Amino acid sequence: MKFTVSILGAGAIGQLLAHKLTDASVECQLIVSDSDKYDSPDWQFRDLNQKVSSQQLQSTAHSSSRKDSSPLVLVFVCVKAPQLESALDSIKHRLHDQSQLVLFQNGMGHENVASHYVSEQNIFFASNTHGAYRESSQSLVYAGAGKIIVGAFEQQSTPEWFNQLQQTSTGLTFEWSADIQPILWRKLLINAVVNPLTAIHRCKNGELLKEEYRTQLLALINESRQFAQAMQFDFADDLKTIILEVIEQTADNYSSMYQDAMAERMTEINAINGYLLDQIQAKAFHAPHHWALWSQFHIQYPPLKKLTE
Ligand code: KPL
Repeated sequence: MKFTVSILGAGAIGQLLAHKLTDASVECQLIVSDSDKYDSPDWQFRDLNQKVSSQQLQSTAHSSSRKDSSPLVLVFVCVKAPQLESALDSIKHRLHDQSQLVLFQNGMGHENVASHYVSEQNIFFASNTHGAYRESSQSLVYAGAGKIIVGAFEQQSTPEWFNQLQQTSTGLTFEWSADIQPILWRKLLINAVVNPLTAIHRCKNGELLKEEYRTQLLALINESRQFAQAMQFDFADDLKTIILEVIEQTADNYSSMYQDAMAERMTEINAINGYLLDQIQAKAFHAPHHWALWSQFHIQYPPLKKLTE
């Protein structure tokens, strides 16, 4: 690649990208928040075959980035939805007319925040289905292979960086979509079921298939499928198979919401289930199981006052 990929946020997906891009000799740099402790030069990685390795990743803290005015060309924004605004704020002096942002957050509606920092034609969306979790701040477990589908709302041809990335052997499978909206919706409908349920029941994704959780799981999937049909998404009829497949493929993963809830960080519940329920309400759609899930989640995890990554 001709330019450096800046990865904003060293959560599970940020680290997964940094490891894989570094392995493939793509120049990349993690921009990490100051609150996190990244004091070792070594970053551990456990691959899909349980093989543990460690390597040095290039990283810089938000505070150093604030002093650095070198322009950022391509930023993979991997912070969670609640931190999107503050993370973009920390690099805004390094963004310019040509800077391109690729948003990896779960949920939808993030263009409303990102468009304050770059123009709309420089905003891209990435829908990721790789499963990964951190065992500690610099120790990552890659727990399930998926793919990363990228696209933009503004009609345009694939950007040069994407073509280059696709031709590089990163092992991550990048695909381009000319119509990203339904892809984002499909991911949102997966996350709206899997993520809160795993946080509520404190379990790995695969454990949702157990008898004790199955009734609730299937009722939510059924309601999501009916909503997707009402929205006329072309994947609607297959939604049950799609969600069950993701659960199986990422059976050994802890969902991102489970990880955030356990670490008492703000979760993406608003960007995922909040967004979904807004749309459900706007369409006057009947979804008692999703409303019950929202309440159940908030009883167990009342909104946090303190903002932590
Ligand atoms: O996207 C995920 C997440 O955890 O946020 C899945 C695909 C459910 C993997 O855990």
